[in-house]
Amino acid sequence: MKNVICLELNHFSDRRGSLIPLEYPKSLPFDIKRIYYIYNVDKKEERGFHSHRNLEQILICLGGNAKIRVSDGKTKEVISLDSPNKGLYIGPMIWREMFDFSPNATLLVLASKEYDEKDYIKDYLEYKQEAIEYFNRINSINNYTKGRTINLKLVEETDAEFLFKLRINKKLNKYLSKIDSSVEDQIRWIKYYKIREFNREEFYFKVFNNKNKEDIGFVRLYNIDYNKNELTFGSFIMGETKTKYAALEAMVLMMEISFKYLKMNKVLLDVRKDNEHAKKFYKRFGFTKVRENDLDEFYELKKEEYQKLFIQKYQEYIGGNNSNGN
Ligand code: T46
Repeated sequence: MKNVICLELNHFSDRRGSLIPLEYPKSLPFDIKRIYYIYNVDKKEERGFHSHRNLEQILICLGGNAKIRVSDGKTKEVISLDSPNKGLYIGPMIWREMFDFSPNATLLVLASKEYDEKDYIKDYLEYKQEAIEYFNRINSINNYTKGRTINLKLVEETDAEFLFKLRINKKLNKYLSKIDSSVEDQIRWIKYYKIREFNREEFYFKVFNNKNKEDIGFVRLYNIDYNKNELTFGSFIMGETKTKYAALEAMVLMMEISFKYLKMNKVLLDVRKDNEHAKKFYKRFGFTKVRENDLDEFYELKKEEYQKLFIQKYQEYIGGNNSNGN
């Protein structure tokens, strides 16, 4: 379910017992503004029955256990919090109900914002209407993910193995930063990435062949600045399964998402100075070099320039099902 993630909190355990540190940004996706805890709850009591419009929270049952029923207005899920190393991240626009508290249960809640009565939606019908609009708006990104021979799909934890395989391939990762050391670390990285995705801070896509469904590679939009209306394109990696125009198609789709879905005015990218192949590709695509330092060259593409290029030469790389007219 979007906006809900079960987190496995890293613990340090030895013969003396266990310790879990929670620290932003190392192991927490937001800076804590408020902490509260719920305890002394009778087994028959149920709490919550509301959603928040903007608040993000992490629920941890420090002692005992409790169950949390979450809903996005369409589907429901029950999560059992029965260990202090389990955290439940609940983002905006999720209906929550807490129930089945054990006698000694203490539910700790870390919140991203101060208490604000106006952020609550307590009427379920009102919630449902707002939630459907909210999630439809988020899901409309799927109108921009179909190319001619490839499609894009937002990364999921199940992609960790393929991501790991590509990122440790010496031939392919020459110009990318080194990654964490195991598939498990990648799963963890993706979990925290999903929270950034829910908050529209970053979008990481898997590229796959839309005929035989074979996985091809990955591509990412990050540093999304909604004040300046600019973002950075990068983490571009493609394996041997790529189709003839996979890179170009993925590039066009990423620009469609940047300029049409996210309504950016500028896309930035940086490339290693000795990566001649990539520099040539980005220049031919329409990017202009704006500056350089000892290691990298920095490029940008403005919306107006892209719009012209799209009409002149890129429309044909978009798949038939895309409904991304401006
Ligand atoms: C949530 C779930 C998981 C405050 O004055 N400040 C606070 O920070 C909070 C959280 C509550 N209150 C007052 C408001 C109510 O008069 O405490 C009273 C009990 O709160 P409420 O009925 O909202 O409690 P729950 O258990 O139904 O819900 C709480 C949180 O309010 C909510 O944000 O997500 O826990």
